[in-house]
Amino acid sequence: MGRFWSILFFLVPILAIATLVMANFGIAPLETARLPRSFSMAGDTIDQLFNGIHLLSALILSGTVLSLGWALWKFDHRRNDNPKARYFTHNTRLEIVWTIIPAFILVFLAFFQMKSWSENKMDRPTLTVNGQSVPVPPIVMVKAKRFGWEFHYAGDDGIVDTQDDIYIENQLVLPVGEDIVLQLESRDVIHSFYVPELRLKQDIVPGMTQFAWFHSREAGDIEIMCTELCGWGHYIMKADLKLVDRSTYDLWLAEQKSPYTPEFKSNPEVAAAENARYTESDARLERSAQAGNDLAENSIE
Ligand SMILES: [Cu+2]
Repeated sequence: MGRFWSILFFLVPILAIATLVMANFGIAPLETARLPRSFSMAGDTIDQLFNGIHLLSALILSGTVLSLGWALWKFDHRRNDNPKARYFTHNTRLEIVWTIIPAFILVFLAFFQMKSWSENKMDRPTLTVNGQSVPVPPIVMVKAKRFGWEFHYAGDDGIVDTQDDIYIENQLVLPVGEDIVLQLESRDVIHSFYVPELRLKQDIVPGMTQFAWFHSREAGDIEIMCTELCGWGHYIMKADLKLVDRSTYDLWLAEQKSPYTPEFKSNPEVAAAENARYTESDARLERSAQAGNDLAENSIE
């Protein structure tokens, strides 16, 4: 049995390194197992960190499993004249070594990721107004709810969460090549705002206002998803994210603004149609919430 188990143990590091190499160099069938192409500068640094930690873990796993496999191979009792095991309680030198090496690795990682962490999570981008540097105001307030995304664009006042906000569901359009700040809030439970291509992920906690930011260097259509299990419809909680150049964005936003103009609102036909649309979507939401509650109650019983 000794040979069988040692070969099985040897297979683990071999497969671990093979999958890592295949995913990183895009070799079939694991060509899609790697992270999607990064749209943001910050994403490149995050990828370096991710790949570095991944490689380090693969090496440590390989080292551990290889030494186990080697011990199984070498000390196979049927191939040893004296198969009696030696008993010892501890080895101080070994314990010092395997405490100090991981401690060094962890301290190294802590310092290595510090800059990226503070840029992406602590220091909100700033802009200069009248010679003073102020945080970039949020362009959109994102309201996560079971099971969809509301986007409230700042209206003419340039401030989100005010009367003239422009309201859109499940479709976010944003300009590329500039610092974008999002204000994130939840209507109900904990959700998480995740855009893999931007390497952007932020939990959204009810009762808290959080900010997330990114700077995309590329235009394109990508997807926003909720990555916090939030109920039965978690899997459908997605939205489209369209990254476009500034002029396309301005045009698009102007189009969205029209239903909010006084002329548009005072047109009775338009008002009735809009009202019907919102009542319908409210009713749909209520039905889906009710379905979710029924499901939850049934599963408790
Ligand atoms: Cu969710």
